[in-house]
Formats: sequence, C-alpha cells, structure tokens
Amino acid sequence: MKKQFISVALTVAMAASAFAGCGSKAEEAAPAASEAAATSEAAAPADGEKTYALVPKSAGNPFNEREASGFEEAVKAAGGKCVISYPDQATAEAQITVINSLISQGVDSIAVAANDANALSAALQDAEKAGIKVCTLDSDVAAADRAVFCNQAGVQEIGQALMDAIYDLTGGEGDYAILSATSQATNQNAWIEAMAQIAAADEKYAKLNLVEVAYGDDEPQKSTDQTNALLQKYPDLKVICAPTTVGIAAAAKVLQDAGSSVKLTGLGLPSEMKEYIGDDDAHSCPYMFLWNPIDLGALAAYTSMALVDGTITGAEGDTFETPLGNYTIAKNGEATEIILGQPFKFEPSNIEEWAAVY
Ligand code: RAM
Repeated sequence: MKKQFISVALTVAMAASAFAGCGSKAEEAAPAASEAAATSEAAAPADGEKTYALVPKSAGNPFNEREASGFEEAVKAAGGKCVISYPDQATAEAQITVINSLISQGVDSIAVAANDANALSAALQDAEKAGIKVCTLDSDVAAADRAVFCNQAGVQEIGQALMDAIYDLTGGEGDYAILSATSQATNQNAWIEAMAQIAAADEKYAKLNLVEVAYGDDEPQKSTDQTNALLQKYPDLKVICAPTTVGIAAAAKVLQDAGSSVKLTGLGLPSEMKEYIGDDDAHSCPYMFLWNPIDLGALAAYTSMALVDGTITGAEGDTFETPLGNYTIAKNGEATEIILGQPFKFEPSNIEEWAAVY
C-alpha cells in the first residue's frame, strides 16, 4: 500500500517536473513576490484563452512555491494562462488587496490558500459576483465563499497522525508544545482543534500535557525565537510538534544545534528536513508527515479549470478526471471538498529519496 503510494506519488512528481520544461526545479518555476506583480500585469488573455489565478498564503515559503509550481505547470500543460499572485504578508488584508487586483484584471478563476477563515469573505463574494470561479486549497474559507476546497488530506487523519507521534515521542506522558504558523491560519487551527478533540476523547492521551500553542507566523526568525522561548519557559518539555513546514524547519535547527533532548515532529518539507531526520541523539526529528505540495497545486489547477469549463460546480457528487486521477467531490459538514490523499510519514529510511522530489 505504502509502496504503491510512493510509486504513484513519485511518478506524479516526476511528471510534474517533466512538465516544468521552462525551469525543471519547482523553486525556479514559481515567481518571486516582485515578479508576481509583473506576471499579473501580463495576464490579459488572448481571445478565448482562460486565465487561472493562484493566491498562496505568503511569498518566500518553499512549500508555497512548490504548490505554485504544480499549479502553473498544470495550467500551462492544458494551454491556459496562469497568474501566481503572492500577498506581501501572510495576512488576510494582503490577500484581499491581491484578490481585488485579480478581479480588476478579469481573471476566470481564483484558487486561494486562505490566511483567515472569514476575513476574505467580501472579496471572494465580489469575485464570484464578477463571474470568477473560486476554490480554496491548503487553507479553507467558509463554504459560502468558495465552490470547493482542495484539501491535502483529511483534517482528522492529520490530527491523529500528529497526536500519535506526540504520544510515541513523549513515551505517553509529559509536556509537549505546538509551534504553529499564524494564529488565524484555517488549516493549522483545524489540525490543532482535531488534535485537541482526539486527545480529549481517549484516556490513552490523559497523561500528556499541552503547555502552549506558540505562533511563528510562518516566518523563519519568529519561529526560531518562539522555539527558544518554549525551551526556556518549559524545562520539562519533551516534544515540540510544528504543523507547519516553516516552523518545523526552524525548530529542527534550534534543537539540533543546541543538542537538545526535546524531540520534534509535525509537518515538514523533506528537502528542508533531511539533515534533521534521524533515529539517534544527533538528530532532532525522528519522523514527520506531509503530502506532495506540487500535486496539491496541480489539483487546485485542475479544479479551477473544471469549474471554469463547467465540468463541475463544486457540489457533492460532482466528478472529474485529471492527470492525477479521478476525483469525486465529497461533503464535509456544510462544505464540499476534494481530498488529495493521506498524510505520508517521512523517516530515516525514505527521507533521502523524498528530499530529491520536494
Ligand atoms: C506551511 C504552510 C502551509 C501548510 C504547511 C504544512 O508551509 O503553513 O499552509 O500546509 O506548512
């Protein structure tokens, strides 16, 4: 099962890099923040050509850049025009500015990784009123403000994987802390909430003690400072769980450089974490989880194109075919979503292989 996942994911990742053509590395395929504005200016479509926009959470985060590269390659391979518009900060306000600009440009769709569950509502409703199809990826908004959410993996599955890792790495009891991204991030907040519910629902986790949820705002320096603060404040801390690729990379370096006995887990990018993953005391992170960010970006592109051409509306039961596979839109509470896959475990035996992919 695991092998099959690896080979499918590798094939897809390789196909994604092969598509890249113009710049085969994911990092090179995504424009920097300053270039994004230029790309946006050049977005005026030729007759009949559709323009699909992506609004990531922030610039300068390698996870977001890989997501953008997957989106861009999928749109280009289908002959569409792609606009990647990074907000200048990881805030809802900065994303509203970008969304308003995309509405003025008359793009056909917007896929957004939201920095806030509610604050983008008016801007996204304006986009929809202007005939622009809206979907979310990575980090969702309220159901009424988008057609469908491209979810990397089930919230419950991610919460369970992280809670079980904390249980394992603490030995089943003691202090742990969470180092998150921004306090408003819909995705991190949903995972942290799921972890809390899982911990409360089973006596097994009763001896675990969550001392603090700290926020590094998906900024390397702030995440480093927050890790140091946690170490100082909680001398009995056993584990830090960082459900953010920026946070986990920063914490891994702090812990490893200090030779700390505090163990780390969470959600990390293999290429950034390979030097920190190991079973011995010289490594800060025994294992962690993630999904393929290139595929997540590609799924958002296929979803955007299917919304624009009318193959799907975002309603429960809608189905569509993509080069990643066939998807059926499912109901999740009031909302609808498309799940990319399961969280995948990165550990010493597979980290090298994956670090070369993303
Ligand atoms: C960071 C971002 C992103 C999240 C990953 C795990 O890069 O916060 O939204 O999905 O971590």
